[in-house]
Formats: sequence, C-alpha cells, structure tokens
Amino acid sequence: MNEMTLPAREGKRGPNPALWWVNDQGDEVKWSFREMTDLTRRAANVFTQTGGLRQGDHLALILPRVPEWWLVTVGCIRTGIVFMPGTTLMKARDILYRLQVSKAKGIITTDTLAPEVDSVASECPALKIKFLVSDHSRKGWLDFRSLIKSASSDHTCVKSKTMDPMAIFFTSGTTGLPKMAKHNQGLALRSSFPSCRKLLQLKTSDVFWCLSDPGWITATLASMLEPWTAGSTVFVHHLPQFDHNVIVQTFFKYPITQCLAAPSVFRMILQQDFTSLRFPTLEHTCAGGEALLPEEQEQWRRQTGVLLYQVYGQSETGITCGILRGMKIKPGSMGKAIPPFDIQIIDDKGNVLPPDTEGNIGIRIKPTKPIGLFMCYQDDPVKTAEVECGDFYNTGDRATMDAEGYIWFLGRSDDVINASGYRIGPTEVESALAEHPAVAESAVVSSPDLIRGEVVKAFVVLTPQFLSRDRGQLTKELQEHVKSVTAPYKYPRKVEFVPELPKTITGKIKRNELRKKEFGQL
Ligand code: BCO
Repeated sequence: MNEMTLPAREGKRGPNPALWWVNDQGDEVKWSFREMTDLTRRAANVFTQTGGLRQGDHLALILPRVPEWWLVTVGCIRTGIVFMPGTTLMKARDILYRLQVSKAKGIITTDTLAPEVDSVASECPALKIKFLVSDHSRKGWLDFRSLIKSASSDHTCVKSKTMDPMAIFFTSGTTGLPKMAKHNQGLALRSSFPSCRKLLQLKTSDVFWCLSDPGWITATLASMLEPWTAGSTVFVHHLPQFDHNVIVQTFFKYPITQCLAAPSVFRMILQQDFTSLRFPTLEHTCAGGEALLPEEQEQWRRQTGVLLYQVYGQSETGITCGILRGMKIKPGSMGKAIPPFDIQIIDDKGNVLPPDTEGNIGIRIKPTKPIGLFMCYQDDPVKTAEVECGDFYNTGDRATMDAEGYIWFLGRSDDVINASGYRIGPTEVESALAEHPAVAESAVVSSPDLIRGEVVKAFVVLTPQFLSRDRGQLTKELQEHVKSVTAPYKYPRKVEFVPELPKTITGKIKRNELRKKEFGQL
C-alpha cells in the first residue's frame, strides 16, 4: 500500500468525515480524509524519526477505541512498521508473552495498561520504545499526543510490496499460547478487489460502524480498510464496555447506514425489551465471528426492518465468505466464497468433498496462495505446516457446502472455543486455573449457551484441602482468579467440580468426550 492506494486519494472523498468518533461524555472527533492524511503522516514521522522504528519492526498496538488507533495503524502502513493489535482486556502476562514472542521493538498503549507493561518490560530485551496515548505523562514513555502535534506532516510512504508484512494478529489454538498470524500488505490490497467491494457495496455517503474491539482483525478490516477503500465514514463509539442500551441509542442518534458486529451483539439487543428498533438510517447489517441462527436473522429483520447478512473469516484469513449485499439469503448459511478465495469442503487429506457432505473448510493455496490469506505463523513453521492440507489451508472449521456454493457452518474440528466471537484456546484457561491452589487439574471445553452461542466451561478436580469448601463460593473465586491473571473474556462462565477427568491410556485428557457431553452428543 502506498500513497496512491491510500483510501484518502483524490476523487474518492465524500463530504462526510473519514473518522467520526464519539463517547458517552458528549465528546466528538470528526476528521476529514485530508486531516487523516496529515495526521497519519505525522504519526509515521513520530514512529520513525522520534521512535527510531523501521520498516519490518514490530509494534504492539494495545489501545481501546480512541481516535489515535486509526493514526497508528495507517502510520504503520505508511512506514512498513508491522502493527500487532491486541485487546485492552489483556493482563501483564498476556502482554509479556506477546512482547517476548514477537520481539516487539515498540508498544503503544494507554495509562491504564502502562503499569502492566512496566511490570514486565525488563523481561523484554527487544523492547526499545514505549508510546503513551494519554493526557498525562509517564516516566519512560513518549507522549504520543504531544508528539503528533509537533511532528512534521511531510512524509513519503515506503514503497512496500504486496508480499511485505503489514500486521500480526494473535490467535488461539488447541495447544499452547496464541499463534502469530502474519499478514502481508495484500490484506489491504484485497479490500480494493471488485469481488470484495460487492460484499458491502459501500458508498462515500455511507457511515459504517463496526463494533469489534480494535484488538481483532475484524476491526482492521471493517473499521478501517473496507470503509476507507470506499471513501466511507468510519463511525466509532468509544464503548469501553458492552452496553446494549448505548448501542441502540447510538443507532437512533447518529446517521449510521451500515453495521458489522458479532452475532452475540445482535442477540443481546434482541433479548431486551426495546419499544422500537426501527433505526432511522440503518440500511444494512452484517454479523460475523461466530454462528448465527436463522431465527435470530428473522427476528432482527422483523424488529428492525433490516436484513442481517452473515460473513465468515478468521484471523488467518480476513473475511473469506459471506452473503454479498443483495444476494439471496439462505437463513443460517454463511454465504459463498469471496474471490480470490476458492473455498472447498475437504477431508483430512485435502480431497474435495461432494456437496452437502460434512468436512473442513479449506481455502485453496496451490498452485497460488490467494492475496489476503495470512503468510504464516511467525517463527512457527511447524504450526504453519500443520494447517496445510493438500492444496488447501485447513481452517479447522467444519461445514457443508450446498450445490449452489452456500456454506453452512457446523463447528470446530478441534478443542478451540468460540465464545461470543472470541477464539479461546483451552490450555490458556487451564494454565490460568492451574495457578490456583484449589485446582489439582482441569479440562476446559466449549459449552452451549443461549446468549453467547458457546461459553468456556471448566471441569475441575479439586486439591484435597479444598474438597470441603462451598462449591458456589469456589466457582466465583476461580472465575475471579482467571479474570485477574488473563484477559477476562476467557474466564469459565461454567464450572463443574468432578472427582476425575476422562483420560486416554497414555494419560491425555479427553476434552472431546467432555465437549460432546456438553452438546448432548454422547
Ligand atoms: O461477564 P462479566 O461481566 O463477569 O465479565 C465480562 C465483562 O464484564 C468483562 N469486561 C469487559 N470489558 C471490560 C471488562 N472488565 C473490565 N474492564 C473492561 N473494560 O470481561 C468479561 C468478558 O467480557 P466479554 O467481552 O466476553 O462480554 P461482554 O462484555 O458481555 O461483551 C459481549 C460482546 C458480544 C460485546 C463481546 O463478547 C464481543 O465483543 N464479542 C465479539 C468478539 C469479536 O469481535 N470477535 C471477532 C474476532 S475476529 C474474527 O472472528 C474474524 C472475522 C473476520
């Protein structure tokens, strides 16, 4: 991506702002595309001239929904610095892991997380520079807001190539800690492909609101690349914590025309008793990140008068398939593959399966890897090779495809949990639980839930000294413990105490058996 392909290029600008940011206190930021150009050039200069960062360096980006997030991401794209978004729900240990494994040279965050970073920074030898987004200063940190004000807006983009790295998204797997899905500049380029433009058919007059946390790939795509490629307005509500009332009021108050959020968000709104959900300007809504039920799509249409389209993707892939705007909706289906992705349902050897047969969702990577698919798991050739299956990248998601090419999601093929759109690795939760003295051992699996689709459930074997303790009290204690040591979205919403865990003869815990029981399959 270079200056010529930045969304703010001449001829694409509408009269509406590029970024329209609001919060609950009545503050508002509106930046035009011209202002975004100016400010992101300054950000680029802050990173390279003041911070000494260079093309290819890794920058941990842990910001809430503040306007600076957009300056940082585009500033990085201008300079070729690889940005690594992360949710602000992370705790010190999550941050430490990310900084160490990525060898990040820089970090940018707010004063809420700066103490957590400082508590682990001495263990991160590669970390050279820390930027703070705050109205206060902090020792050892550069003040990003003041630097932006004083930086020059004279900047020339690096001449990056499509295959040059752009961003790293951390994503959970069945084993170990999150992997680093590395994307090249093709992720941004893909947004400009005509096939991809058909998904939302955004216009310069559109005001697009993506509710995803800025830590996930969905925000990079739907809160930046997609709308700005079309010259649309990116709308952002600060929304420090989920609140269905605020979301509904926002739809009434601002001229939002399109929205993308996790199905849980729509579900949580529908479960309230709002007198009206007839939003004055909303025309198009999309749900992605987890399964959406046909009855939820129908309920949303009945109450809002707006259709709810499904999209599907992963941190490794971006949006791979969906119901394009105007395409026939088959309730419950995630739609069709979006070229250049060729999606097929494959068996474990990479053979393409016939229509209506259950298998893994595969994206063809041979003879040519499609633009927009991740490059690799950074520094992990073994895990990268594991997801290659014949001529395909194996998503690990199970589905069927009908004769018309519509894809129907069924679930994961492994132990990864998808709770309200969060991909959670069981071992991350199990290792957090293991630190509590009450836990002898645990097994963490997915469990069905009416609101969040799935939730994290922990089966816990207690240590002898805790056997007589009140189970309700202990459940709360374990939940609070997990929330305190790792990002709270991972905490087990269900806990069951068991005398022992099912194991294979070699002593491996049979999570599969526990999960099947949860879903009533045994
Ligand atoms: O249940 P509790 O209240 O006890 O705990 C919750 C929250 O209260 C707490 N929490 C959240 N924000 C906090 C906080 N605590 C302190 N400070 C904060 N700022 O953490 C616990 C877990 O939160 P949660 O996020 O699971 O639940 P919540 O707050 O009800 O939010 C619901 C959703 C639906 C808004 C949330 O789950 C969500 O944002 N889900 C979507 C995730 C997403 O965007 N996924 C996309 C991934 S990328 C992808 O799939 C590729 C697609 C192309």
